[in-house]
Amino acid sequence: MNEYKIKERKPIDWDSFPYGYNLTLQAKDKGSPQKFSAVKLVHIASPKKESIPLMFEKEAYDTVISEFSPPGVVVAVVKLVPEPHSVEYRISPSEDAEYFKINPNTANVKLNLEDGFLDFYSVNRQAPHFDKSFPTDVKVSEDLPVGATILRIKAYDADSGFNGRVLYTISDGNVDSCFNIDMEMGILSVLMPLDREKTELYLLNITIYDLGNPQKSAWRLLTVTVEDANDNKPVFLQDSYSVNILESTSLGTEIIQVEARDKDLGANGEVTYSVLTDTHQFAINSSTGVVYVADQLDREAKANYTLKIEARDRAESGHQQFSVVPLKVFLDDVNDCSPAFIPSSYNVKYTFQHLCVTPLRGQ
Ligand SMILES: [Ca+2]
Ligand SMILES: [Ca+2]
Ligand SMILES: [Ca+2]
Ligand SMILES: [Ca+2]
Repeated sequence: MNEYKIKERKPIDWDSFPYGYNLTLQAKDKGSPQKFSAVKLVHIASPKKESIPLMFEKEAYDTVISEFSPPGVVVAVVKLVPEPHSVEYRISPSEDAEYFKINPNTANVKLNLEDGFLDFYSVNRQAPHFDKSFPTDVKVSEDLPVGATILRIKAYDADSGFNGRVLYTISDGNVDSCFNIDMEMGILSVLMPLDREKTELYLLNITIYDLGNPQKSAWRLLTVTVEDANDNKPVFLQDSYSVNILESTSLGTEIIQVEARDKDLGANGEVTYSVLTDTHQFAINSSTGVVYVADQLDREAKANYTLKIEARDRAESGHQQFSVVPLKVFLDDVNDCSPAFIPSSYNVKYTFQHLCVTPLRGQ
């Protein structure tokens, strides 16, 4: 047996052969007829090999398969660039790795025939079930912002694979589309603004499904009570009020009642009235809205008043809402001026209705 050494004739440009160089060898004798040996492949590893990073042709491979795809079907072929001489492909461990296998040499990714893949075809024994923490009712404030989490619903399914995978839905009762449930996580959240003044109670049917075949499911009812927030201001029944009274109207006489309504609940909807205008001639009953005369009136001194009336709810201070309307009070004349002579030293006032004479001060 002879031993031969292979030597390079000229330096090899290893940049062109980053994964090494393949030599095909064959021995032949000098007889006649000539005889040949079997072909032998010799791989000469690149001395630079360490520095060449392995890179896949794509950053990510997306593939779509039917749930009814049979085992063994090729779902993807991954490829390294440049293609190395020898490399071994493996699927790194992950939750779903068991459903697939890869040919270590050809890089074909196939649906797995063994082990976990049998789950696709195994029996869906159990229906999913809710965790015992599932509440029968939950309270949410109507001012909870869109996107806010109300609660996380938990459920389990003891089957493995798709037979045990649980999806969450609201199958009924979401009449204003105010709620959303994350299908995979079971997180119930606000999808549209809530309004207690419109709907204060929802009865949601929360249904969970597994992904088995045949599919199994379970459901529970969840009462959602919408609690009041002070999001309405008191609104007067009229844009403005006016009243005519005699200037002789006596103290304490009720002249008009204003009214404002607030759609909120409890103290948030209770209204208190007040006169904002600085006056001592008129006052208002803070709870009834009745305006009454509080001081002597004199048409000749002031013939009409414009009062600003405020209605304010009784929400906790800092969160109160209010509105204001004008109330006009016109004083009608009463013949309360005694007839008098008109010497030059008297002040004379003319009005539309009649002449009235008031004595000068100090006379
Ligand atoms: Ca199941
Ligand atoms: Ca509201
Ligand atoms: Ca209110
Ligand atoms: Ca409210």
